[in-house]
Amino acid sequence: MLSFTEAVHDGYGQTFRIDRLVHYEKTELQELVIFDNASFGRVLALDGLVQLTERDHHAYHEMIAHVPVLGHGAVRDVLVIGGGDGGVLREVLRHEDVRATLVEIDARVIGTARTHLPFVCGDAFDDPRAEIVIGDGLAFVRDTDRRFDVIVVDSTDPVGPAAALFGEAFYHDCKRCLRPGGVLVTQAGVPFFQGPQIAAAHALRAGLFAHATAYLAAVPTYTGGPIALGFASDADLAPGDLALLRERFRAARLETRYYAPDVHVGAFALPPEVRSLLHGA
Ligand code: AG3
Repeated sequence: MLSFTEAVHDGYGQTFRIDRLVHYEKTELQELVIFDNASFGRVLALDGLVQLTERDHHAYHEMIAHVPVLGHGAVRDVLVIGGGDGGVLREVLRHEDVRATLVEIDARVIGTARTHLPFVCGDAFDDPRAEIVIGDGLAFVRDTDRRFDVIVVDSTDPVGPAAALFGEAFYHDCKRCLRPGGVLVTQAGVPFFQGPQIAAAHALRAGLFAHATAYLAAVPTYTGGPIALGFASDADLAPGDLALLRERFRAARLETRYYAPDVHVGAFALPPEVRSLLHGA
């Protein structure tokens, strides 16, 4: 029996049975595996880290996309760093007035997502409002003159090259690329396993932005309890006003399975042990 074990956390791993190996490739940058599993559906893993599954990717993608876009309320331009599977891109483009730029370092992630993960990306890569840049997100935010209302960092965990996407220089450059009142959202890690990493990256964002916090989403694929998404802005947008979010949500006519305005507001309610990672004991 073929299986895939993700062993990111010390002394603990999660194992998926591989019911069908759909794709295996060593790209120039990483090992890319796609397989089918009875409980999670289709699974995408990069360098041994599970990035998404068919069963619950919607929860992650809806929360990382709609919380900043609806929380901001007047978003025109979104920058997605990473996210080569197209899931974030598709969710942000559900907002009619949004244009999005996606900067993905590995063109093969996009290529294989188009072929094997259509339930994630839909036709987002072909949307005229989408611009796809194959390149290093770090260099993009350092060099671009463009400005955005929302930046979503849809990265893998801070191992290897992705580690720089959790660093101060990168956050500094993200802030430079945001319009006044813009929002930076980041994949921060699972508090149960990755507390120190969440605390360190949050401290950097808190040093740069007037308001920095995190919110939680339950995505079973990222094992160990809810995953934290970092949320930083010079505007005071979290948790957001429920009545206003309801109005914006209705106007946006989104069909969602996890995101809802009350879930949005509630996601910023942090258990004390998570709060203390961010704001001290
Ligand atoms: N980005 C978050 C991946 C987290 C991986 N960590 C892990 N498996 N421990 C996913 C990309 C989805 N667009």
